[in-house]
Amino acid sequence: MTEERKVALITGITGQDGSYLAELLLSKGYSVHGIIRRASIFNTGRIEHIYRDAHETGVKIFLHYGDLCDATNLITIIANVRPTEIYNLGAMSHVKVSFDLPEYTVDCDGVGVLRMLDAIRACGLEDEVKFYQASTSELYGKVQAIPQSETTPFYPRSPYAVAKQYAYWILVNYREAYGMKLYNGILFNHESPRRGRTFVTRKITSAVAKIHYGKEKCLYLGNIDAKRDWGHARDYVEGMWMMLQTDKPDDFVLATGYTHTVREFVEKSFAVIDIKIKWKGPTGTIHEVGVDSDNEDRVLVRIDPNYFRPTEVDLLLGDARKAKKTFGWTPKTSFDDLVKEMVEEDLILAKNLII
Ligand code: NDP
Ligand code: GDR
Repeated sequence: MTEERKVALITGITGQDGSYLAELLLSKGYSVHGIIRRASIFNTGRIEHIYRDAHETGVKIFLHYGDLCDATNLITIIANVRPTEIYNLGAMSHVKVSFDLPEYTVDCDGVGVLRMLDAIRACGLEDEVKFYQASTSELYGKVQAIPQSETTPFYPRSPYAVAKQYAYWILVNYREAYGMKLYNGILFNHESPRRGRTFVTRKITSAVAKIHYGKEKCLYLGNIDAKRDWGHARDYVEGMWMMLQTDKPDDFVLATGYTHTVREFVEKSFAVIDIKIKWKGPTGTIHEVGVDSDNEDRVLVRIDPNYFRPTEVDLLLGDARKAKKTFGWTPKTSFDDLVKEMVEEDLILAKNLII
């Protein structure tokens, strides 16, 4: 009897989700291929530990230079790898930055998906390969319903979200037009100690750690009243894999079903180092500050208008009942445990002068 081929191709393997997903798939016996971009600085830090193991233990991980903006390159990689599953996680993923780079964002996050789908067809793999698209709760944008599920109308509020909406629909169209095995995972925010440090959660936890060790005095933030449904990236990559093991390609929300303000994330993070934040000044204005309640002259949080977005997503709260019912996915990590893990990991990095 021949063993089933399990070959995964991950775009965005150097990112937060890509690194957790690579670990998960390797643990399940997959050969894992990842697309990495050429950079002038070292950009494989999040997967270095896996790659090091590969040299020592023969773990099956292979990296290929590529880019979602280069169609020929994608065709060549897919033709050579002949993956059974593709996870398209590569993207210019920063919502605020997408206002500065709208054209590049749609090329990478929108047209990039079309390039991937056409590359699969060009390689004659459309009947075989299963394809996961990293869709996002940002599609819901301006609140149309609470909570948000697979049937909630989209109202994107940034060039990033508009590009991801194109990606979402081209995937649905190719699924209906060509019968391809294409899945949209509409994932709400998920974080971890590996989160990029320009996203708000990691920006907060790394600042808290640096303030604890006296390396920084104050944290500067934008809209602290935005609400997000935050889970742990490790739980969500498991959901991506579980989704692709189902037989009927479809679209699924992954979320915790709880929402919190950025303000609460700040309070919980400082609480890990035993600081209670007291908010002073006119609430929700740039004059509001967060001070140490034991020493109110010590200002720890200030508002910087540069971090506000031209259009904001005020409230995300997901309903993941369809994923639970269809493939039994539920998140395992609570909000409090997520915050604690992120602060504790950053305390170690700050102590060792790594951040
Ligand atoms: P990251 O920003 O951590 O990682 C993005 C990855 O995409 C990196 O590996 C990056 O490479 C790669 N990339 C960027 N541009 C290109 C390009 N032109 N061609 C090929 N690869 C590229 O994102 P996350 O891991 O947090 O998110 C993974 C995916 O999920 C993204 O598509 C994101 O939009 C989406 N998403 C994320 C959510 C979250 O809360 N984390 C929620 C919902 C969706 P490099 O390292 O070289 O920059
Ligand atoms: P988001 O994540 O835009 O939801 O996109 P981000 O952490 O950037 O922002 C969350 C909320 O925090 C507010 N905010 C700040 N954000 C940043 N980055 N920096 C600040 O200083 C700051 N102050 C307040 C923001 O205005 C926002 O309301 C993430 C990305 O991972 C996307 O790729 C993904 O699709 C969505 O999550 C789901």
